[in-house]
Amino acid sequence: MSVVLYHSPMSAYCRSVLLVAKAVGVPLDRRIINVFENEQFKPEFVAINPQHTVPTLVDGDLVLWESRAILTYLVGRYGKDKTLYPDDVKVRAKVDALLYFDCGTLMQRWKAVVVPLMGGSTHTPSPESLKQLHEALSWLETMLIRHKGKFAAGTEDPTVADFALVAGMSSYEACGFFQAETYPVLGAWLERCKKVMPGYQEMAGDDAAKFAELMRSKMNKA
Ligand SMILES: N[C@@H](CCC(=O)N[C@@H](CS)C(=O)NCC(=O)O)C(=O)O
Repeated sequence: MSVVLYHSPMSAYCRSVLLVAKAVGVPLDRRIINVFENEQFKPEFVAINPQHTVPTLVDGDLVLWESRAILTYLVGRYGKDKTLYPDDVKVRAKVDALLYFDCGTLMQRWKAVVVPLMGGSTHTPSPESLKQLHEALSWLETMLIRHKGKFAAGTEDPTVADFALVAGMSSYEACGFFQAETYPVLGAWLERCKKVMPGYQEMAGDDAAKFAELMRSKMNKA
C-alpha cells in the first residue's frame, strides 16, 4: 500500500516532509492541494483532515497532519537508522526543542511577514513583523554558533530539526528576507544542508523560488 501525501509545493511545511521522505527512501503518492484555489476546503479533503491543512499523510489506517509529527513518524517507521531522530534522550530533547522553536516561534514570525504580502491589504510586511523575524533568526544564529561546523542540534549528521528549519529557510532566502552576510553561521549551515540533503534543489529550492515569484507578482499588483 502506498504512502499518500497531500501537499502544496508552495508550502515550506510540505517541503520538509518531501525532503525527509527522500532521505529515508520512502516513495510517496503525491496529491497536490492548491491552497490558493481553496482546494483544502473540498469536502473529500476535510473528511480526511478536518483542520484542512497540508501536509497531510495517509499511511494505511494512520492519518497524520502537523509536518513535524510527520517527520518523526517517517523516521521511526521507515528510517534505516535513528540518525535523523536520535534515540539519545539529551540529543532528542535538543532536536525536539528546535522543532518546537521552528513551529511556535520562527514560522509564526514568518507568517506575520508573509501573510500580508500574499493576501493582506497592504502587501508590505510591517516593520515590527520584520524585526520579530530577524530577532528569531538571530537566536538561531546564536544557537548554531554553539555548534559551529555541526548541525543544528549539535550532531555530526542532520536531524529532522535541520530538515524542518531548512524548509522555512528556503522560503526566507528565496523571498529575500535572509542574507548569508547578515547571518554567516546560519548561512554556512544552510549551504551544508543543501549539499547533504538529497534532492534539496528539486524538493525545496525550486519550489521556494516559485513561491517567491508568486509573492512578488502579488506585491507588483498591489
Ligand atoms: N503547523 C502546521 C501548519 C500547516 C499549515 O498551516 N499549512 C498551510 C499551508 S502552508 C495550510 O494548509 N493552509 C490551509 C488552511 O489552513 O486552510 C504544520 O506544520 O503542518
